[in-house]
Amino acid sequence: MIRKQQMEIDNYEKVAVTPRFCYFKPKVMTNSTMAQEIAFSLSQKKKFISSKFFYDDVGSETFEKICDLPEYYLTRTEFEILDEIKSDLSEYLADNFALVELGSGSSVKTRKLLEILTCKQKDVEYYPVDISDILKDSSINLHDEYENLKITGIIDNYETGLEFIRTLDHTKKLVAFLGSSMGNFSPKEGMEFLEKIHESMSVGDMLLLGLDLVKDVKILESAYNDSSGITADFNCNLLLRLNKEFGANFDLTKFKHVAVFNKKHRRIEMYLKSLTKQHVFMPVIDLFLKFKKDELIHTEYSHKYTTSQIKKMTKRTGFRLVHMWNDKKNYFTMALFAVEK
Ligand code: AVI
Repeated sequence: MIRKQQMEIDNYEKVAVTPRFCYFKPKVMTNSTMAQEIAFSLSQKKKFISSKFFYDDVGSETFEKICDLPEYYLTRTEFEILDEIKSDLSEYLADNFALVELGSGSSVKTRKLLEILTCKQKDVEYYPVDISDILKDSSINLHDEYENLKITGIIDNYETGLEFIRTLDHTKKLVAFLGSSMGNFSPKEGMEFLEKIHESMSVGDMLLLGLDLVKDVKILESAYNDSSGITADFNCNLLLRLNKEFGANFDLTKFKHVAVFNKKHRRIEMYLKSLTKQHVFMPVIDLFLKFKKDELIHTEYSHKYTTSQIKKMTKRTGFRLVHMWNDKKNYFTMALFAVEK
């Protein structure tokens, strides 16, 4: 039986689930911030919805299904690389390291890193950071699997996670940012985010970054246009979410999922396309929207990288690139960085 003991720390509620697992969650729900952001982004000439709003409970579950799709090679390939490099990686992790994971999701790939750390260390501290409540279930699973694991979760955005990282000055940290989640930032935002990660780390800490590489357009586009329509559901769930949370009347039969590779910017661009001229009203935020036929709502960028681009990018952020490992097909890369004096 799980014992729950609650404690208040500033704006966060701390929930102690067991002596080895607790998590922090903001006390104030951020629905009004979301309302403001949506009102702004859908009132622009080029309408957009931030991809961070994909991850309500339904969206998070749908994303887990995407990760298992035959066309979505990213998760599978990253997992294979992690499995391959376990012994290489463990040489770089000779001291005691705490593991911080930005965007931990279902924590499936985390197991590969924990296998290394729990083997070498008597106790391992794990700090998963995820915007979704999925963190609770995935942490409990890990907690039950690894007896020497102590978990402190942060259910919030990456920025808050980084604030937590700053306070952990007792052990060296391995920060993992996997799944090519950095690709969802623009290159400029990605650089700024890497700089922020760098600022919140100390000398001796390491960063493990998983990034998707540029490849054949057909492979890229089918990863985001899967034959079973799961990615389309993931995209359309944004509109369902607005119907549920803001009383909007989006008719899902009048919007279509679109995902195309933009060669110039090396990114998959995802949109929701209005199939007719139509009006939508969102009473909760008093927003009236007009759509032309074929008008697009931009919902996500997923940038793909080249090796030289990664090298250049990281030099500018202050990290030293220690090693890069690719899979045999060069679909995906895992890059290990060090923080130096
Ligand atoms: C989370 N992120 C790295 C995924 C991606 O591939 O950009 C999100 C996703 N969007 C559609 N399919 C998966």
